[in-house]
Amino acid sequence: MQNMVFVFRCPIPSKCIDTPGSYYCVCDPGWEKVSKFQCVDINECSRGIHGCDPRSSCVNSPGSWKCICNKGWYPYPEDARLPTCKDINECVDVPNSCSSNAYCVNTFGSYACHCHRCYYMSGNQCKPKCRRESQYYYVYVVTYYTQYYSTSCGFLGLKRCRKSRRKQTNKKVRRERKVWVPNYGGAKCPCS
Ligand SMILES: [Ca+2]
Repeated sequence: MQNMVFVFRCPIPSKCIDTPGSYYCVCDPGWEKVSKFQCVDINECSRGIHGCDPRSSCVNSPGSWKCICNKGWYPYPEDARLPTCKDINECVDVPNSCSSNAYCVNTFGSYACHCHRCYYMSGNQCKPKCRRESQYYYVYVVTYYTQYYSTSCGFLGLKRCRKSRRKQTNKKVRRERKVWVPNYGGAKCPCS
């Protein structure tokens, strides 16, 4: 009697399990059977069975998945497929994370830059509150019998720094005025 050869096929990727008089196919891990002839990738990310650290993103791949730590976090262990994500201390580990005239404060998942005293944040740069003396302005206030000379420095009248002095006068002044005039005299204006 002629030997009969039967050729059976299992889908890729799967294993063929022989049984008396028959066989069945078992899809490889990470795949699932949708028909006798087809194994399809399981998307662990969309099914929520990935087990990723909450500070990471799940990335599906054929037959598997991995977790990528979000920005501001680093994977531990470094080469783990499903790492724990730990905070990056940008103030220590990242050079020049803040611009000059600023100091760095580490936070979970991020960091913050704060300007030193007498500087203010403009964009992501710390600029001096009093940049040039020519930008200072006097506030000239005249009240009854008393003259106040106030200096306010800053930009276009922003009262970021101030210094004032008053002078008694014998002259009777009838009006109260507040006048902004350019600081042609170049008075120093301390930051407060
Ligand atoms: Ca951080």
